[in-house]
Amino acid sequence: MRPSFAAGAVVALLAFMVITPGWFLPPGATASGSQLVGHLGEHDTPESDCGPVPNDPIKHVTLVAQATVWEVAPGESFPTWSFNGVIPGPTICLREGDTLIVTLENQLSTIASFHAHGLAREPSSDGTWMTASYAPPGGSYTYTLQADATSVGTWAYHDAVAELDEEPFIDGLSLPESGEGIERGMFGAIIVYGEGELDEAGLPASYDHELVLVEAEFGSEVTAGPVYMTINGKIAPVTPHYQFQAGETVRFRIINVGPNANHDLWISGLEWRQTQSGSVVDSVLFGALEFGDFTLEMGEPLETRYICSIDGHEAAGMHGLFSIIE
Ligand SMILES: [Cu+2]
Repeated sequence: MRPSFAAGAVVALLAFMVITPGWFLPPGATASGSQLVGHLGEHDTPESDCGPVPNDPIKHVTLVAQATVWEVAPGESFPTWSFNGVIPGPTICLREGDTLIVTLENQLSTIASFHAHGLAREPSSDGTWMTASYAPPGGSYTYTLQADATSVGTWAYHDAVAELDEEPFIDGLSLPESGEGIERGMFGAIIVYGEGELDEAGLPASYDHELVLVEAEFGSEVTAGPVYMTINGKIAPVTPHYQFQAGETVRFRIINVGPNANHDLWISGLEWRQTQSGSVVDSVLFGALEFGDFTLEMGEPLETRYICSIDGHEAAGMHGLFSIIE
């Protein structure tokens, strides 16, 4: 009797798993394979991709430029270059007045650099070919930058010199084509908090959740296959599944690293409020290497999607799930 009971129990369990697949997934994963992001459980304090930002006015970051096989979706991967093995690279979180010291270790067979938008620096920390501020293959380079009053906001950093086999950027000159590092995945976000934007614990003072959302395209010259339009390095169905609670206030730090295409973001049933200007829009549109802060107020419970509505981008993976729960 016992074996048949056990077999019956297994069949029942399997049937149950098929009916309710989400119950057997690790925390944060969803049935579609996407990563659940945002409001995952009750919380008394604000949550942000930065976590608590230390008071220490000198922030040290080590970035390792490296060859990485990047999986944009299960079973779909291609060789890339990355900072620290992840695309996008680690988010750099600063306070106004901070000094950022970046040590770039270059494991690539090409030169590589750290070029930041929004931060003040001397030419020797610009990360461009013209200023020779790059790390040689197998070597390293140290950059020193300042977050001043004009730095408050959302920015990107990226390589600006790496090249493999492309034509020179300017005919007749052997200047590297400065976008190739971005094309292959060497980019990340910089957040600079102004006075009063963080609470005592170093968390966002005015938001329940604060998230970085990076849009980027990988062309077929990089993937040797399809064009991928990515959100935080992934294509649907494994783009982030954003989930928030009704009544929450959420700040999205949005970056389009391009390197070439415009991208927008559109969520059926929600409006975006530009954080600094207060202007309200139905969708957010950025050209390549444009950035911004947008605030969303979570209304009634809702199951919807976010998409980039630019022709062909949704089909190339640039969309995901968006939920508001009770
Ligand atoms: Cu797009």
